[in-house]
Amino acid sequence: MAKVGIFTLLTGIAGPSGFGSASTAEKVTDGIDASDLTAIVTGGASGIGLETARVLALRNAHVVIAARNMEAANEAKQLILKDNETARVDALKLDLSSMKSVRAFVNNFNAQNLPLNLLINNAGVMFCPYQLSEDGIEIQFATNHLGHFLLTNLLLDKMKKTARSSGIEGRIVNLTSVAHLHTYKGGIDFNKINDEDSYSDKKAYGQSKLANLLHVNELARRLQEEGANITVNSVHPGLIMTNLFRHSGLGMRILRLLSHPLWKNVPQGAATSCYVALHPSLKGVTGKYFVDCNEFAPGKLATDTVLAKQLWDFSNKLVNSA
Ligand SMILES: NC(=O)c1ccc[n+]([C@@H]2O[C@H](COP(=O)([O-])OP(=O)(O)OC[C@H]3O[C@@H](n4cnc5c(N)ncnc54)[C@H](OP(=O)(O)O)[C@@H]3O)[C@@H](O)[C@H]2O)c1
Ligand SMILES: *C1O[C@H](CO)[C@@H](O)[C@H](O)[C@H]1NC(C)=O
Ligand SMILES: *[C@@H]1O[C@H](CO)[C@@H](O)[C@H](O)[C@H]1NC(C)=O
Ligand SMILES: *[C@@H]1O[C@H](CO)[C@@H](O)[C@H](O)[C@H]1NC(C)=O
Repeated sequence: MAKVGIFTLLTGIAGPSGFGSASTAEKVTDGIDASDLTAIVTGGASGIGLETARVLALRNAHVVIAARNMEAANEAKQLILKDNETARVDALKLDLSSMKSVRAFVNNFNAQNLPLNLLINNAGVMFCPYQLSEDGIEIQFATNHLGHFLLTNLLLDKMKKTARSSGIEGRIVNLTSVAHLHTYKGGIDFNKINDEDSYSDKKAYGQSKLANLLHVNELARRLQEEGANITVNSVHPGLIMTNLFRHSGLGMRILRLLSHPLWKNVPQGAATSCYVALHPSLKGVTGKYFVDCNEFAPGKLATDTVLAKQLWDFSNKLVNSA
């Protein structure tokens, strides 16, 4: 187990993988040829997702940018094409807070008859004021967890078929956060998922990010049991100044100033996603949590298999009742 901590983060010293907090997405994928791969990057129109999409395309993968804002998605596509006008990049509409939109996205993607090797579940919102999704579910849980839960399940058949026919390992990469340590008591507040009175924007974010970790573990277990050649891992990208912080208040801004040395830039922020998506040294590695391109031990609740199973059933019920 890698000992990645504050020290390595501050110094940028590489961990056992040979990479560390200072490594960029381009650096960790140097020399890798992804021309046989097709990838979906959710939230690929900005921030870490855009840099991830850009670097996957730079390594010659076919990249589908899944975004709710099509204008931004098309701008992202143009940005990638500017580097290489024959790069294979598409933009497709996806609003993860809406189950209807998730289903429509999967239909549209399937209609293109593309294979699918990589799914980067990157989109997310943070610290939102209390709000319900169009399906009546608290917005951070709906967007960060449930939308990706449904998306992943609907795309899994395609990924399994691709892995089988190509003989190439499929990979699912999930963006979680150290914030998974800061949740409601017990981790997931199943009985109060939509409760406005007990709502905390910070804990609801932590809860949704813990849900991401739990689901990776449960999905990894299921896929392994089936013998599918698909790995699933979670990533904490680091602290990166992106649009994600649009709902954070003054306290957070002060904290940010004080903690300045802890922050990474966007190319560094996309490094762990790209490393876990493409690096050959992670062949067969599944159900793990990565920080700064090195394996890391997640919080205790994240390894609770009973909680993971409970969340899986709970999520299935929510998705089926919508
Ligand atoms: N930045 C950090 O310090 C940090 C730390 C830990 C974890 N993370 C995680 O890293 C991931 C990427 O975040 P980021 O920092 O790159 O933030 P970002 O720039 O805000 O990117 C998030 C992306 O998700 C998209 N998105 C939000 N809601 C969506 C929805 N309902 N449907 C489809 N797309 C949606 C956003 O689109 P719009 O532009 O339309 O909103 C945006 O493109 C997130 O999962 C986040 O939790 C980030
Ligand atoms: C991660 O993947 C799981 C499926 O295993 C999904 O339930 C979860 O919501 C995903 N989260 C994110 C942000 O990728
Ligand atoms: C541009 O992208 C295409 C398709 O991925 C690839 O075949 C080609 O080698 C790339 N060109 C350069 C200069 O990287
Ligand atoms: C699984 O994927 C790996 C890596 O791409 C490949 O080497 C291996 O042969 C695949 N295994 C099967 C059973 O297809």
